[in-house]
Amino acid sequence: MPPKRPRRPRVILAFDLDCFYASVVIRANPALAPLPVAVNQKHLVVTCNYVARALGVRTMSRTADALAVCPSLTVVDGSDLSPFRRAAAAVRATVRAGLPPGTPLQWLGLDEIFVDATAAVAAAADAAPRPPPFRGHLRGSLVDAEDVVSALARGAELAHELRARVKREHGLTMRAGIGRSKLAAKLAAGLHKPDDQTTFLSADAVARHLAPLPPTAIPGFGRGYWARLSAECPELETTQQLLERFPRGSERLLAQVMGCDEKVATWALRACAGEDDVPVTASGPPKLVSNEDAMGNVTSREAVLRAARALGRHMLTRLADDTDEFGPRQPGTLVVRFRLTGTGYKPTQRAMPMPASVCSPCLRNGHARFEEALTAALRDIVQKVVDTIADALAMPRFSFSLLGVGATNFRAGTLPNAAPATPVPASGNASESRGSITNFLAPKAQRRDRSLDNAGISAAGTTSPRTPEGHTSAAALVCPICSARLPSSTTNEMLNAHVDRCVAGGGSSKSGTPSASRKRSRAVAGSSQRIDNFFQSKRHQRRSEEK
Ligand code: DCP
Ligand code: MG
Repeated sequence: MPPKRPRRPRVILAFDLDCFYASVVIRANPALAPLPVAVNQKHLVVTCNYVARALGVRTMSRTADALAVCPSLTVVDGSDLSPFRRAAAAVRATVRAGLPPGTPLQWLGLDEIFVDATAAVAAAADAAPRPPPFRGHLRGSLVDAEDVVSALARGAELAHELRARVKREHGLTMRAGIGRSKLAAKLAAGLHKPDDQTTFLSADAVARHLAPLPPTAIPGFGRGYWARLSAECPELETTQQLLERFPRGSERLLAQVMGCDEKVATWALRACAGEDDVPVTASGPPKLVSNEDAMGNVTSREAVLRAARALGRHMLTRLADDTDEFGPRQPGTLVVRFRLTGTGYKPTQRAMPMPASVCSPCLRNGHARFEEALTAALRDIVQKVVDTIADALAMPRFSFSLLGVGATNFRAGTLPNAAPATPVPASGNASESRGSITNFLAPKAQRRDRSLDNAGISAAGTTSPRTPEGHTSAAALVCPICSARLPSSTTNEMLNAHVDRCVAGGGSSKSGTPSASRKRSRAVAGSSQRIDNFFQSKRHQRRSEEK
């Protein structure tokens, strides 16, 4: 029997780009570097550079408040996420290229990356048995087991190299944390910022760091849990006190107090003690590429079409960027979401086969016929959107408060005939997906993007006849939810009330046909359920990421 290979010490690296959006903005305009700079989205400072932080500017403060604190602050619009997405993809590519093939890489949001460097470090040890001196800051004692200390030193060296490479190739700085778990690495990454790195040498060192802090300092320990725990045990303030009050063995009791699963309580107690064995799960290409625009109240058909073009173009650009990073994929399904003003929070969602033009092999960055292919695909997408919302557009008056498009149901590779992968029947009214709404907000600036008007779609590409006044004829009054024809005497309020009832699942007994609505709901339940589940799982994933 061959000798058993000794277990390799686990080495996890966590990277977080420094003031990410601000760094991307400053990289594009280096004259801003010495000045306080904030990035604004919807009147909030989503981040600011470290110069601004030193002057008292805080992220997630109102932009007006930030300007009051720091009148010399340069505020830059950050509503177009494209440059940040591209910068993040480029950084991921560089980190990936600096690691042995097959190294698990997981990213959270745009600027956080976890690497399971266990195998990479073991390979480095085989190649050069003498470990390098430690890079960066250390927490814990060097008298720990020699193989662990050596492995962490190699991990710190690797993190240092990757940070240097990203800085050299992209002009962006990031900080790193090194440890034996994701928890240790993540906490270590926050200890010295910007452009620095820290290693936790042991679980004990992590526990000592956490001891005086509230449990919410543990990534993943939600404020909801903490609120319930504090309500039951008001004397508890720190992780140390939590461990004293709930020693090992009292997981079930803690689960009852926190109102959670026993597994969560077990994880929480282990985390307080600095222990964590959550794996680095390799991230793949996104399963859904979508954009939504919470657009206030849009009442003109031209503005709706403009928004549809902007959203479609954005989606196609992201698909092309994803192809650069992950190779070609065919999206089989187009998802269109919309909400009419006054119909509650819940958007309507329809899924349909993706137009074949979106699967064109020319839709790749740098392809000679890219623009031509993009124009054709955009025309088809906008036509699908128009078809989906045609009934609403046919109302005498309408007001959209949300519009979104998404591509999903991907299949790897390029199809020779570029046909849709899996035809999906149109789905009905979707269940709510608040998370996706807030997270897929599309940039307002894009709605003003005049270049989108050149996409080749005109209002004539719609299905509803128009009166000379610009309104659709009264005869075309059809509920967009249940497809019931409504009398021409229906006022806007009556129409909204009808749509409200349909969205709530009731339909209308007077002007609509509830049984038709229910029949339709049943017929489409299968496909809509699939998408709903998908949006819900995205929401869940985002919540976990936020934690
Ligand atoms: N971001 C956002 N909305 C938030 C928080 C962040 O849009 N509520 C964006 C802006 C950030 C980016 O995500 O630049 C990364 O978030 P981080 O929390 O990592 O913050 P920064 O990278 O800006 O700063 P730090 O140097 O503290 O990591
Ligand atoms: Mg960051």
